Amino acid sequence: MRTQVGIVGAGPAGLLLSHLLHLRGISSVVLEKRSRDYVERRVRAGVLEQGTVDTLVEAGVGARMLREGLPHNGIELRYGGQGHRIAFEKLVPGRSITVYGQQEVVKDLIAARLEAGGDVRFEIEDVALHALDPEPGSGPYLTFGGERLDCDVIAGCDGFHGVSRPSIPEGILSVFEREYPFAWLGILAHVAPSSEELIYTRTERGFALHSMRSPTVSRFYLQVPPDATVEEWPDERIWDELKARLETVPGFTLATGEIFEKGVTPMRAFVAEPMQHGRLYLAGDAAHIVPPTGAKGLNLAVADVRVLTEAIDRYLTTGSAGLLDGYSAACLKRIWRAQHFSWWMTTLLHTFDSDDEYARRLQLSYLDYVTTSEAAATTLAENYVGMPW
Ligand code: RFL
Ligand code: PHB
Repeated sequence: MRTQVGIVGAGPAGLLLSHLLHLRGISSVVLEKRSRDYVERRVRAGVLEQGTVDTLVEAGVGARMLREGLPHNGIELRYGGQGHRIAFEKLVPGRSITVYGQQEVVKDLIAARLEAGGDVRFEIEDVALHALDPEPGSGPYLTFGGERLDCDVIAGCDGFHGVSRPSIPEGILSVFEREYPFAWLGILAHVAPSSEELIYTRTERGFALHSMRSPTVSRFYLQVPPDATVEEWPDERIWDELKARLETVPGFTLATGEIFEKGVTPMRAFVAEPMQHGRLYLAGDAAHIVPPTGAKGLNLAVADVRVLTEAIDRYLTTGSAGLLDGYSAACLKRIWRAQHFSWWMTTLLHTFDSDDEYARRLQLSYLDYVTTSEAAATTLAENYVGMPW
């Protein structure tokens, strides 16, 4: 078999890449380890930057997102017994975010690929990458289930635990990483959001986040110890802790409801450089991850794929590999900006066991600064809604 672009992984990165390439007349095959049902149900991100929304709309896959997504013009920072709104409409006029579940983006992309006759194969468990650094005139190839798929380029979009990054020979990648000494317990519940805005709250008990998915479904996260398990967190304990961390301003009551999804996410940051080797290009979580406090992971995957689409198109239509050669460098500036922003938001809002009273006061001082200085609030706002492409 032959295709122009072999794509490993049908997450947001792989599916969007396949679709954007299709719009430019470039063929691809997407190979996904899990079932369609599994990837469509996997609950993850919820915040789409303005540029991500625009990209999906321009690609013709934004209709349901525009109907069902929840546009937001601000977020609330809550600490010290008060809530403070970071007002995007004032600080970054014309830019906002949309709350729309990642699995809904994935469903929309899969539907669009299949409707256009796209080749997306699920439950392919034994993908292997070969000849990544091919002789001139030949290409790399993928094998799976006894078949061989020859390609011009391979896109490794298989997430943090995929096979693509480990297929790069040792000694080529530099890895930068940080593990945080806590995790997030995330839940979905059948209950109307108790707040108009997302609430990021810092308390002495730890961080909590109130997000939402629809007028009847709310999403919450709690900072928990790094080794926490869902078994240790029965529903009642979760609601008690959310109340303790969120009912910290006068007049705010948290509505509760049936919890129908629970998961623990480790908090870590990771970047592998360069994001390419030979004719293999890594995109999204396969190359880098951020702690979710800045809501950047999915948005970075979209940014990578935009750059990669342009570079592959140039290579396949003109034979010039200039853009492909510069792919990693072109992506890494945005990635490191998001790394810094995610580290900053995480540091500002979580409690660290190692913190002494001095560190705690610095944290509170910075929170006071962000919520009273327009310059500092603008820094948060412009990063949150997403830096320009
Ligand atoms: P994905 O989504 O992990 O998709 C990779 C796909 O590759 C498949 N795969 C393989 N396929 C074939 N062969 C193999 N050997 C394979 N190994 C793996 C996997 O099954 C999967 O289908 O990576 P992608 O496409 O790069 O997308 C990245 C995003 O998923 C991720 O960055 C975000 O979810 C991060 N994130 C958030 N990002 C945001 O922009 N805004 C947010 O609000 C936000 N919140 C979050 C988040 C991530 C979270 N968790 C659970 C990690 C909140 C949470 C709790
Ligand atoms: C979510 O709604 O899942 C969400 C929102 C904001 C974040 C992370 C996750 O920073």
